[in-house]
Amino acid sequence: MSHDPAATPAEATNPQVNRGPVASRRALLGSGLALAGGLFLNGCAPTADSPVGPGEPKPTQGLFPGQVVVEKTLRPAPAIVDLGGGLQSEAWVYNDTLPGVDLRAHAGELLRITVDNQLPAPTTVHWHGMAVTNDVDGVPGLTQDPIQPGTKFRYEFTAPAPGTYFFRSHVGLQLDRGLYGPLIIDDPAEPGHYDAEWIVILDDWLATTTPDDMYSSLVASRQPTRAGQDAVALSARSVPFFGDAGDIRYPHYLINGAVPTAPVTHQGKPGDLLRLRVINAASDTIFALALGGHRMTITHTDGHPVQPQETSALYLGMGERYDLLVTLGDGIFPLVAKPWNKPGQGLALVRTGAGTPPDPQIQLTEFTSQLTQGTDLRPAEPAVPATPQIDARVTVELSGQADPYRWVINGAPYGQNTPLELVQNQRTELDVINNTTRAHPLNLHGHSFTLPNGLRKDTILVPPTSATTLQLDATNPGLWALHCQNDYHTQAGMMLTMRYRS
Ligand SMILES: [Cu+2]
Repeated sequence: MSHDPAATPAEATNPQVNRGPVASRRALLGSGLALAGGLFLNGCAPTADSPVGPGEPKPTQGLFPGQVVVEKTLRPAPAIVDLGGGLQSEAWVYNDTLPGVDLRAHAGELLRITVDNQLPAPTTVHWHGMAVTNDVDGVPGLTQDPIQPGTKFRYEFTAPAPGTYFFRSHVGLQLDRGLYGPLIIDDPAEPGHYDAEWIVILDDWLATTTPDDMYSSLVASRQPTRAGQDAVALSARSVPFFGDAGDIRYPHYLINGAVPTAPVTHQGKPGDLLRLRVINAASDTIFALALGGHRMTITHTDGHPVQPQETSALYLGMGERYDLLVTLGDGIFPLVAKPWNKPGQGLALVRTGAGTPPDPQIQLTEFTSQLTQGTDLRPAEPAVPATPQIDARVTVELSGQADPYRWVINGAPYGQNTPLELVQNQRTELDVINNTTRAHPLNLHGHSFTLPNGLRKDTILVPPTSATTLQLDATNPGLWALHCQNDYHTQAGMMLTMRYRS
């Protein structure tokens, strides 16, 4: 059986989806996703097969008898995207939309994704947060050769676990050009005790500069170091504190591809229990997120269930995902994504009744009260280690600075630093030391790690001048990237290979 659960009725009738070079996901993502009849929760919602590519056979078999196959073609290409409010921007996107087309399947299903590279540059696709097999992890030079312009590449993998993920290019700074999209893996056993769902993707957006030009100017800049200021600020503040404001002050912060003057809207009913799946796909921006007039309950992070934690607002480092539940009030409410220590904000709206839309610059009081971060959360159930003891210990030292622009792991940039070795079925402890004045969202491919409190994640925001220990079970052989999720830091070399000793 082959079906495409991402092709919802809304998508099928939305003229802005997949129809031309100027397109926007805002209408679709902003419309909410009604779960009447448990559309995504109770088995298949079969629709027409997706195209695989001209002249190619259309496979329908899974890896084992009866396995459902979800097929999709991702077409990365240059496009002019409509950010709303009369703003159009040159971008590189998947399937003409920003964010890219939705990918969605149930855990245990086979994803068969054909990438048709229409970019003027090589590319790859990485399934951020998903512990796929190594051959489809999408890291150029490590797990595959990049996909050349005008050629196709097929990724095929069984969705290993339910959760909120996203897919992205893992070549250079292509993520910051717009090459990302949501990847949602539903739990076949999900009770689904909520009325509607809304995927919320946060991004930082360069308007007139390309990421490559921005990187060149970062490398060339000679600004006075701010290390001294950070040290003062650090001692004067209580945690959380994420240090300097990233490297780039972006002109725009987007929610689901839209600027605050033309926000996307989730339309709902008062009293609705809304599930938000929030993804920080930004390259250089930590966000705080809040829904005006509401408290939210955090239920998952990076796909892993947590003990439900109520909060007014929460921080999301780049690459982190949080699932939230919120009971909607009656009116129009701002969902604000506020960049850490940078001016501006992202805005979307929740509309359940009459009212006047808020000012795009609205300052939410939620940000002045309780702010939760990932390390505050507790696991729903403690992680069960593969082995009771720590078999090996390795050090991951993050170092560098903005001037001169240099971000490295274990003393040298990627390619010059020494790969860390894992032994299959052993439990390894990573002693992570951040010797810089920046927070770095550390992302491990192919595995999740366990925090000291037992919480499992795949991306953790490591505060400035701090240390933590992470434990991982070596159960997925291959060559894996461990890197800072700040794309500009990765570009500078803040990446390391983890390999299995043979
Ligand atoms: Cu970093």
